[in-house]
Amino acid sequence: MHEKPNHNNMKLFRNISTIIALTLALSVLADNNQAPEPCYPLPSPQQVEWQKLETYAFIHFGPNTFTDKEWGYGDAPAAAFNPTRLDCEQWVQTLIKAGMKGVILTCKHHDGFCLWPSRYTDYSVAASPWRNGKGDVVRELSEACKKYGIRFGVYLSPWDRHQASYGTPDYVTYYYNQLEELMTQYGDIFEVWFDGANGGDGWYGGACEKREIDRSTYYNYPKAWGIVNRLQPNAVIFSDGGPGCRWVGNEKGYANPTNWAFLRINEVYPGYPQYEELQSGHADGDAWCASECDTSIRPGWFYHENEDDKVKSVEQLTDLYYRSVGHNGTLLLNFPVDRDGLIHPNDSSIAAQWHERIARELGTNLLAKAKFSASNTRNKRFAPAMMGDDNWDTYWAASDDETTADIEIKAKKDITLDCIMLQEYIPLGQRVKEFVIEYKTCCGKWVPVIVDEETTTIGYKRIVRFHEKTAKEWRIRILDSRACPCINNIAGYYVGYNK
Ligand code: FUL
Repeated sequence: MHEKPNHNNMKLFRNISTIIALTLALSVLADNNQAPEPCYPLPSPQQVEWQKLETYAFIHFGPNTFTDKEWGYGDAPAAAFNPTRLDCEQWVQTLIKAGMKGVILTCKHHDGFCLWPSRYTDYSVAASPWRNGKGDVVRELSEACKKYGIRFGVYLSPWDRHQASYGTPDYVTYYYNQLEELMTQYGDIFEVWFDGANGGDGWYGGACEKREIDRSTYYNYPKAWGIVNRLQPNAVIFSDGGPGCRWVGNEKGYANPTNWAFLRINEVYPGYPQYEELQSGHADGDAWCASECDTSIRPGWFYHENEDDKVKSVEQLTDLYYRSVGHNGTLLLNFPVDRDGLIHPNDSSIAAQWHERIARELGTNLLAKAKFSASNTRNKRFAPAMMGDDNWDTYWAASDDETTADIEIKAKKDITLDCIMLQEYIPLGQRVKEFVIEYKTCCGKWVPVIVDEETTTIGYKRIVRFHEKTAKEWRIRILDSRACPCINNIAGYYVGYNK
């Protein structure tokens, strides 16, 4: 005798099977949309935002401006500081015309003079005739930055050739106290600059002698960085070896074409003797620490009248832009403020022309309408079109374990290019180790363009200039990568390179 089928059980069984099938389908779908795993080391969100600034300014200003020195001994009378027409709004307006997204002020240089009325010393603007001792350059500049919408950062020299206590633990406490003043009295700070320079000799309260300190231990930098992190958690900390960003190993304003945003972080300290390595970073580094390329628009950091006709040319600055921002670094360009307390017209005019030139050269992406395809794509969400959509947050990615790929870019008609800009999606790490740019000749052959430098790393931004070529089809071949490549932008330009 057959048992009557139990309809309730059958229904339950069908429901369970549907749920299992749906779960399976969803998990396959989820897998298909899966983003690549991060490839360590990774930047913090603050480091990513910092690198997106790309260009920002340095201002060197203080008693040296009036005594015509680069490294004041620490004995200049406070009365020497007396700009007659100081106007921080003029500085900021000039910097904006030069495309600068922020400015870092030498609040105290090696001579120990403070551009703000620090309560820990009388060697400051408060003892100077400027604004009858009631002025505060740090306040005026930070307020001008707020008013015009650029970021504000501070430089506080660890080396102090004025203070009698320099070399003892008391000085280190003094230094931390000043850091706290700067971190608490002037609003948001985007970068804090810890200069590793120390020449030893100085005035030191009249002792006039040479004082040796151990640069890797004397200042207890981790403690100083703790102060910054506690009071300005969004600030990026600069020193020779980071931790936020690193010196690029020269003061000429460029990084090497191969430039990793990594460092073997515990190896580098202020005064690191292998500083030339910082031009490329450490490929095997264990921490994210991108390079900042610093240089002055004039030969000196401080203003000297005899350098009025030695301002870098628009061509020189343009070249530096491509070799700093275009080599996965940021550009920190110094403007020496003059004795009037203004940025000199020679510097402002060249800087504005330079910015206009970069805007013109990189203003029209000639690949904007081209079609992107790739030899491998992990899934639809990371489609090749994401590289041409001018959206920083979307990117193309290859499947896991794919460390090579060909990206083809097809335009409707022939285009002439001599510059290609590439960007990796750095929140997931810096990956690409080697690539080559090719174009298709009229007889259908892929040929590499002629580049005057190596094409290895990409990072946040890599701009490659080459000898101009005309073609409809272009190709980026990624020859090696630390993990599957993730590229968020590729753009092409005609900049007149080598013309
Ligand atoms: C160096 C300093 O010694 C220079 O005077 C200047 O401030 C430059 C930016 O850093 O280490």
